[in-house]
Amino acid sequence: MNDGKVQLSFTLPVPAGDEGVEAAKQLIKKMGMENPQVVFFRELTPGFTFFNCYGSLTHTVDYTSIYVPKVESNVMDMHQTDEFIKENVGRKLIVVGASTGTDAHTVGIDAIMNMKGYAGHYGLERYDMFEAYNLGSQVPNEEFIAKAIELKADALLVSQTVTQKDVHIKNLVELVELMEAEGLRDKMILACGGPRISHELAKELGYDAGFGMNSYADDVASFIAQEFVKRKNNQ
Ligand code: B12
Repeated sequence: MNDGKVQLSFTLPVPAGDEGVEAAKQLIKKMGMENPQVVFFRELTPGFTFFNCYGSLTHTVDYTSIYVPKVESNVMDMHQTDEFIKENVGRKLIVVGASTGTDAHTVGIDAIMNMKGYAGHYGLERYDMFEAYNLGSQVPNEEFIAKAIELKADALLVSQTVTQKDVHIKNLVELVELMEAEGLRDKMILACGGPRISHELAKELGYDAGFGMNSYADDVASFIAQEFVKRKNNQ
């Protein structure tokens, strides 16, 4: 409808009442919206009120000028990727993955690596041409690297879910630094993923690729296979 109408919900540390409603409206105006309306409010606990509001956004963006860096590979399905590796590499590619640092979330890395996969996309363990090792969660970077060396990994996959206080940035950067110190960084494909990871962020942090929400094993499997062959042909 192009009227800019936006729905907002938030809680303010104020009692329910006319002053609280006015505070909510003033906040919405400060967010760059006109005609603020509070359509529902209820005190959650003494001194804290939840608001449901509408406002009309006055800002616009130029959609045609938007550029989002993306992983540059053709996404293939599991059979196509297996065929591609058979034809162009001739051996299984070894992939080691983990949710690293203090991060206890395993569902993301499991979605990518486990045999049964996620949302109808089989994980890397199911592929004929990947030897996949999922180390689980809370894997210290040093341990991750030691395992990668022991298994002679071609690619490393890191999952990061918790982003509070930018803990994921510190942890992801530490891994790159440790790999550089060991002289390993150029020898292995390094990718990360998680709900708040973008390809742009991953590249900034020194990774070869980054995968965010709605990414599947097909995406990263295709990337690893094509990137491995590209590097092999450039040697
Ligand atoms: C389940 C869950 C837990 C479970 C985890 C169980 C387990 N075995 O994993 C438990 C209860 C243990 C847990 C604990 C905590 N959690 Co929690 N948790 C969640 C929850 C509800 C779902 C996460 C999930 O499983 N998503 C499903 C998977 C499939 O999605 P995904 O991870 O995004 O993965 C996809 C992509 O991102 C991508 N991907 C992910 N990794 C990788 C890696 C590669 C290489 C690639 C290619 C792709 C890829 O592919 C996947 C498939 O598409 C979320 C809230 C939510 N609804 O998202 C909170 C959430 C992630 N948790 C949160 C928090 C804060 C915590 C705790 C710190 C809470 C606490 N104070 O103790 C602790 C963590 C402690 C620690 N040391 O890490 C916050 C994180 C906030 C932030 N931005 O930092 C969230 C967002 C909840 C919230 N709204 O506050 N949690």
